[in-house]
Amino acid sequence: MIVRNLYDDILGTDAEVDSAQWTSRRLLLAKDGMGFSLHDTLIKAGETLHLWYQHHLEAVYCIEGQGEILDKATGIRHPIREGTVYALNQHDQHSLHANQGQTLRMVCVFNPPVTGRETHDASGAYPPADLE
Ligand code: 9YT
Repeated sequence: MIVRNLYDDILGTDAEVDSAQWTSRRLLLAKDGMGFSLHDTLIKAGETLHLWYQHHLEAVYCIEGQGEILDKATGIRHPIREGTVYALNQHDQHSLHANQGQTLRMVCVFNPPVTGRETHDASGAYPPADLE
């Protein structure tokens, strides 16, 4: 069994990955052998991320804040607030926006699991897990 606490075991360690637009607190990683990774991620207020996880599936559950996701294939914008989940089951090209003054707190699951300190490439992807 694995038992961890965000505040005791993740913050300030290698499992906390900060970028200009988001901070990803990686609770479970590939090395934990679960077949997925689990992140508690903050999207900084006012930021818009252009993402396209070509090598991963991702589900994202909002637990705080307000924003919007744009499905680039359809042009449809979906509001995001506490209780909203989206699943990128088709490697969907999308943008994620945190409204002004609203930090989005998102619980993210990646399959295959993120291995460590991945950040996005120019296309908005993380590299395939086997290249890490
Ligand atoms: C929701 C999302 O994809 N945010 C970007 C960061 C990423 N989810 C991560 O590594 O936690």
